[in-house]
This record gives sequence, C-alpha cells and structure tokens, in this order.
Amino acid sequence: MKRFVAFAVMVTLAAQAVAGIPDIEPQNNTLAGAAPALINPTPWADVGVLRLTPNDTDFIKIWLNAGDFLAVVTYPMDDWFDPDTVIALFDGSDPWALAWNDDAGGSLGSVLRWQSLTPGWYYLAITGYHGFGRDHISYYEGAVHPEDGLYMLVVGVSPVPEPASLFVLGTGVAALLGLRRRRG
Ligand SMILES: [Ca+2]
Ligand SMILES: [Ca+2]
Repeated sequence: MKRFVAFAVMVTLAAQAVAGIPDIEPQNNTLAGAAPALINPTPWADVGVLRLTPNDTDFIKIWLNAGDFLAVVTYPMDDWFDPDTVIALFDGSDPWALAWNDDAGGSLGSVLRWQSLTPGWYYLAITGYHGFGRDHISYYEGAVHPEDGLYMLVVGVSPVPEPASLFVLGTGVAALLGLRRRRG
C-alpha cells in the first residue's frame, strides 16, 4: 500500500511537471478572462514558456492560502532583454496592484515575491513595458506595447510552517523519543 501511494505521488508530480504553465490565447488579456487556474497543494512550483505579442497581456489565476509566499520570475528568452516584461499581482477587486516589478537583476525580466494574508484567488498579470502606471490594472488590461518574444515564467508557492503543525511534529518526535527510551 505504502509503495502504491509513493508511486501515485510520483506520477502526480511528474504529470504536473510535464504539463507546465500553458499559454492560453487570446482570452487571457483581461483579469476576467484570466487562464488557466493554478491550484496545487503547497509547496509547489511550475514553469512555462509563453509568448508576448504586441499589445498582449497574460493574466493567470492563482490560488493562495493564508500565509503562502508567492514567488514569480519572468526570464526574457532573447538574452535577458527581449521581451521587456512587467508583472503585477491583483486581488480581483482592487484596481491597484498588491505588488509589481519591471526590471530585476540587471535584466529586463521581472521578479516578484509576496505573502498572502487571506486565502483566495489572485491574478498575476504579465505585459510588455510601455512607460509608467505599472501599479494599476489599466496598464495591463488594454495594454499598448511593442514587445514581441518568448519568456520563461516560473511560479512558486511555499507555505509558512504553522505553529499547529510544528506542535504536532514536536509531539510526534517526543512520542518517538519516549518509545525509544521505554524500549532501551
Ligand atoms: Ca495574452
Ligand atoms: Ca522589464
């Protein structure tokens, strides 16, 4: 049974790794049309190769639990500089971004790290650079930009260890030690 469970977990992980983050066009240009939904038991990470075309934006829906850390990286596949990406995270109701980034690490790619305080669906937006206003939804919906090319998208979600689960772990370790002592 244990062996079967381990096998099932391995198959599931492999399937997720192969599936990757798909490029869904053209309906993902607005927050309302965001696709696909990324929801997995935490911690998880996934990667995809997506294309930005002129005026294109990619919205991706992501589920975050309370306390989850979201990390996002875009890697412009033409020598770190093309396409010049801008990324932002929205909660679905506030037009102002929870977090955003344009250029990171000496490239024109973008990096974002953010912690969720409430569980829910969040919306990641990726578009081409076209001036200022990068912290507002209007920059991403109806964007007008010349960027054209492939970028690698890496998304990772990691949980904060809960005091409750640490307590359970601690109790388990204490029980094991107790068992050992009794046997020894
Ligand atoms: Ca798009
Ligand atoms: Ca950029």
